[in-house]
Amino acid sequence: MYAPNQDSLSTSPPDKPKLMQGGNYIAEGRDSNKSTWLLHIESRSSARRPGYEFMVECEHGSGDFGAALDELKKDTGYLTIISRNYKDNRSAVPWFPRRIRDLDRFANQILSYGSELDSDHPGFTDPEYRARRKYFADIAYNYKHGQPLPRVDYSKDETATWGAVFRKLTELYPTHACKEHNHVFPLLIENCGYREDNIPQLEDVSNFLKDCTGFTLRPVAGLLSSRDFLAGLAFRVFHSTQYIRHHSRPLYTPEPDVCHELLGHAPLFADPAFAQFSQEIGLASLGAPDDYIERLATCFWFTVEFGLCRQDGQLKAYGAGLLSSFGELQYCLSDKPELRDFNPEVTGEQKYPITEYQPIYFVADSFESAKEKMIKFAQTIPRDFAVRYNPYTQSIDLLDSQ
Ligand code: HBI
Ligand code: NLE
Ligand code: FE
Repeated sequence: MYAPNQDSLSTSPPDKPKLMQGGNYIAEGRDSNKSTWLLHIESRSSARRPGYEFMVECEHGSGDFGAALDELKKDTGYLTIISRNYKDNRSAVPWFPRRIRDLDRFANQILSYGSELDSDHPGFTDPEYRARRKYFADIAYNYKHGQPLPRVDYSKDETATWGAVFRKLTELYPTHACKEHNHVFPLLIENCGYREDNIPQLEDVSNFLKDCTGFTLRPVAGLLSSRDFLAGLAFRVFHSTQYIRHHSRPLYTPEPDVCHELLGHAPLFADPAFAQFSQEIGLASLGAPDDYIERLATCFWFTVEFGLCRQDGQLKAYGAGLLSSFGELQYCLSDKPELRDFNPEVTGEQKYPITEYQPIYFVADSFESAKEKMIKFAQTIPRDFAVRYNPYTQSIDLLDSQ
């Protein structure tokens, strides 16, 4: 497998060796800072045919890389290109993170910066709110893997917004939330400062989750692409916003905020079966073609975000978007929405609105059965390698599936 990474990073450390310097393959660029750098090379015996395969990771600037690849193709039994620019090269596999620190690359690829609000956002004309959004976006933008998650002082107003959301939701949880959520919630109160008058710190929640299932949180400045967002899950990393919704609309907001992440998502990531289910979606997404990313994101939406499940003959909510919205949590268990059984092939095709209550929900029997269905679905994704997460090295092992 040949794995050039065609991302040109903004800084090229000058001490990296040049790939095949002066050789036949890479035309050296005029600007030496912009030629091609070998980042990593490994070899192993091939499971596909007698001989060896090489995994080569490099970063390329100018120079005729395409010609180099064409020449390599002639001399190799098989060649797979993994590239950020996969849209320009039909045979390339979309780049995906292999090591947990590769997730640092997502920070500057956010689709919308967390501080740029649309004109219909309730905080659009509130300069104080906008300044806070910029503050939180910058924290996330500068965050690097391995650093402690920055602790923030929330203002009195922000804490009051959290308090309103917390008070109303905790009234509904005993009757509306799934048993896993109700099991974990008291532990978060005990260990992570979940209280009406306190917004918990991402760092404390992340450490708690790490002890439960190995899930960790990392701050994110805004919306990530589905591909990047799902890739984090393969490493049991969940990208969390840290800002809070505008005080004028506490009971429903279409965008994720700290209430959504900490009241909706965090409790479920403490559950082992749910953590596995979430990671399966993440692993399935690595290197998948765009149309499959779309289906996986839709499955994520109808499970992790808006899933319902049946427990002891009763319908309960486990989706974070439900567990963080007082309005939708009541609505989803009423007789208004339509209910269907969760099945990735069908669920993955369903269209959905993102700024209003869902007209359709999908119901899962259990996290275990949802996970088994996701694994079966993942096997239908066209990919000529399989992936496995190695928790010792926090990296993705690629396995030949030929
Ligand atoms: N990005 N930061 C962030 N938070 C999300 O919840 C999120 C995202 N990108 C895409 C996304 N959610 C989903 O709707 C799916 O596309 C995975
Ligand atoms: N609608 C949810 C809420 O109000 O908390 C947020 C959903 C984020 C996808
Ligand atoms: Fe969410």
